Amino acid sequence: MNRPFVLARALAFLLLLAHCARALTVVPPERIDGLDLALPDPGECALRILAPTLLEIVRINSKAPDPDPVDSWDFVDPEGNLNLPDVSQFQVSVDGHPDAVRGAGFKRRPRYAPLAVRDLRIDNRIYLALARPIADGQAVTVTTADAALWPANITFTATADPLRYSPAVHVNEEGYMPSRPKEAMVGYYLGSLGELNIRFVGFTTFTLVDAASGAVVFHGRLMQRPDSGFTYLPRPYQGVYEADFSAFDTPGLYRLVIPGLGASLPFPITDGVAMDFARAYALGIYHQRCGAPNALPYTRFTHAACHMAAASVPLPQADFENAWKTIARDTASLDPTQTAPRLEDPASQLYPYVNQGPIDVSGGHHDAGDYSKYTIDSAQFIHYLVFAADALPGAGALDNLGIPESGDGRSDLLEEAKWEADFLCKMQDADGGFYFLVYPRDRPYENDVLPEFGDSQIVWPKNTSATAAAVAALAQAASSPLFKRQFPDAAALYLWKARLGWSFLTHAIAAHGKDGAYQKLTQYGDLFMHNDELAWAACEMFLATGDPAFERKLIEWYDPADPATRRWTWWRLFESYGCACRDYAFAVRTGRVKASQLDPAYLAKCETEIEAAGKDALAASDNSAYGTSFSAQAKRSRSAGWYFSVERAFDMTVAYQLRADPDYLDAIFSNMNYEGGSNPLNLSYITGIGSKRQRQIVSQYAQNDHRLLPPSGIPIGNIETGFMWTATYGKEIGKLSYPPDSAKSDPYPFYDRWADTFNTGTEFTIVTQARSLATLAWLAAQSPLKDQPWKAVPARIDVPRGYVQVNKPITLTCTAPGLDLTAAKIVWEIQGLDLIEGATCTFTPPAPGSYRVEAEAQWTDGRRVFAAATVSALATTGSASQRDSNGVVSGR
Ligand SMILES: [Ca+2]
Ligand SMILES: [Ca+2]
Ligand SMILES: [Zn+2]
Repeated sequence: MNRPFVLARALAFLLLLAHCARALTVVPPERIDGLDLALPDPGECALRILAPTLLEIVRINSKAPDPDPVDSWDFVDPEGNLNLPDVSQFQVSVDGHPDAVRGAGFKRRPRYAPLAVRDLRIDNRIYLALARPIADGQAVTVTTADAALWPANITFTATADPLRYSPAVHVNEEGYMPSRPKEAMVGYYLGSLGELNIRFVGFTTFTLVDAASGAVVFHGRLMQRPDSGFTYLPRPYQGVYEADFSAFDTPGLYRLVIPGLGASLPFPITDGVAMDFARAYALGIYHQRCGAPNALPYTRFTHAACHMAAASVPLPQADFENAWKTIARDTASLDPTQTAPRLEDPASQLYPYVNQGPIDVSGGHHDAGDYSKYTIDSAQFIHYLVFAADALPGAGALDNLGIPESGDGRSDLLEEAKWEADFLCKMQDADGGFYFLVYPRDRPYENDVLPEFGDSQIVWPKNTSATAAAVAALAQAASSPLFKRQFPDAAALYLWKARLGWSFLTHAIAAHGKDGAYQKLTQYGDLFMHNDELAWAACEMFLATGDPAFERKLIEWYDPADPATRRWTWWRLFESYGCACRDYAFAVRTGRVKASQLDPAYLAKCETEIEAAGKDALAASDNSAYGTSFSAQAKRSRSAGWYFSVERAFDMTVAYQLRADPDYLDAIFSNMNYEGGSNPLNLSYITGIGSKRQRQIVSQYAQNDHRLLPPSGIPIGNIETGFMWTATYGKEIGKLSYPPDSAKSDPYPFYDRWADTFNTGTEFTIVTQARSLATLAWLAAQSPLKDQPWKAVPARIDVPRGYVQVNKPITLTCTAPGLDLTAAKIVWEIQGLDLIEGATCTFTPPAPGSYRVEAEAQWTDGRRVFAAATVSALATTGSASQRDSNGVVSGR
């Protein structure tokens, strides 16, 4: 898609209205929608022909801090009532003939609200329903005499190009695989006008067209796909339709066209899609690495090795007063079965620190947006990657995900797991117990530093849930046949450490009783107390040693059929119980034990629970108009947090290995499509992918580095309840939504809720990443690209010969030896200035000085190369120079 024109029209004079903060500029609607990396500016507005009888007028505005109102289009009164100007205020003409406006609607939602500095941009949309339809090729103008809408000198114009981009057509922009299900969705939310009613306006067919020529290559019928499960009225997403083009399998670049609505974003049909997603996730996990640099050529989001200093044991208490206040803060438990004394200070620890000197706990991965490392999540991370490598056909053989260890002949998934497990080993105290986490010494979050300038850290006290999880994960890795073959020494060390940890647990239970042995630190691992972690540890110790005594403990401690082992009695396979269930069920398949060693009745229970979990996720996907596995329970309770579609598909991936039901595959792809753009916003929920890119994510790295975009490959929560309180905006942005998220009936619908803002309810963890990568690696391993060799190679930005001068445009190009970049999508970032997508980067230095320019090229199979250069612009004359990423200055 061509980069939209930035300025379609400029005002000849400034503000007409006292309350109107900025001049209005009419721009293409694609720019306001954020395509091609754009961030719309306040004052930009656009007209779109949404459907033959439906127009959309968009305006970006802003708002000063409370109690000031929005700076324009202040149509919602303090009681939440909508007061739109009368329809008679809008004059619409089609090819010069007036068309009557029969109705008008409105929706409003904050669009961008960065955390660091107030820069609030609000998306406002007015809908006009017309009496007579606009035919293809006709031109529409909209004017008004009401200066509160827009100044009289502004005329909106648009032409009904049958191939215009339609925001109502939703595709996975990364594409579809030739031999796999291919589904796109159609639907649109019109605010106070309700849903776009496609059937009412007569659209029941779709076509697939070649993106370059527009030639029709496939016809199909739209099938209604109403959502079910939301309990408020009117029911949302009843007017969503599905376009199934699974039968078309010719590779190429296409757009999906709905006659009258327009066309989707272009998308490829290619074998590379699963690998594209898998490599993005692998890159995101690489970005979480601690104790090592992030460096070219593997990423442009570089930083030096971080958190290399040894962590302290917080003793004596007097030297760590702040730390102990933080440690003690969440240790109270409401669980009556927890009988251990509350951990409040060094004296109340059931398991005092043995080692007291500084401890090397470098390595592992930052847990989430923060730089800390949580033992419970470390263990889960290892579980999912090792399980994937062992139990999901082909996943363990992948050696081409683009991480530094790709191409070394060993499993990339296991190498990522090992990076974490080697760290986890360091978290073991001399008594065999594992520290709860690694944390900054004096505050919860290192929110104002890059990782290499991170805080001094401490290890928190041990408890039995962290220890049991670590035992389980290390025993699981140690008993993986592939891991043992590729890393025999590490496998032996892990098993030895797991045994030591098990012995710690045995002594703890003997000394304090099972319930009395667990001390809560925080909510991590607190669900089901330590019972789920203990069950998982018993399971893995059994599978690693074959000793039936461990199996007896597992069966004593965990009944997969007991609803009390499910979160809230319905969420199956949650956390460590899930790990235990899964690994027991797959123990023979993964080559750990012989079938004769397993208890057939218990095995059947595990398999039944796995199948039931898969069916839950399948039903949720089927009940979603957009195919995402958002649960009925979440719909009923009207809450969404930490929701990631591909992550939720994992239980179907596992169930599919037991019973290859094609419905599972279909729903796995639906979830993947949702995350890749087939959602009401046409937004990719993975950074570094898609035409629309979120800039603000919950990431300390992203908040502190100099780049406009966050590191690539990071998942962002796909569905959110609403806005979170932030120090920059308080609750202000949450109140701006119209309709409100909290409305009892007809709230702002869930799949449409989004803003480019810092929202902790959308924060990923390494567990999210690992669960998602497991599914994606399996799909990639089933594709023809499973053996495609790939290891990142250095790329280079070339600056043209001659002088670089202020106010004179220069054009940069990117090259990578042996690679054809013409087929790649290249995103250029000029530090602090701009984002550009295209084969070349033309920019005009606004002032003398050095400009860091970075290029990130992505092929449709997810291979990426990165390059960086510094361009020096001179005030008058002089020689430009280019400094490459190694700091070598080369005159030009
Ligand atoms: Ca490898
Ligand atoms: Ca637990
Ligand atoms: Zn670090």
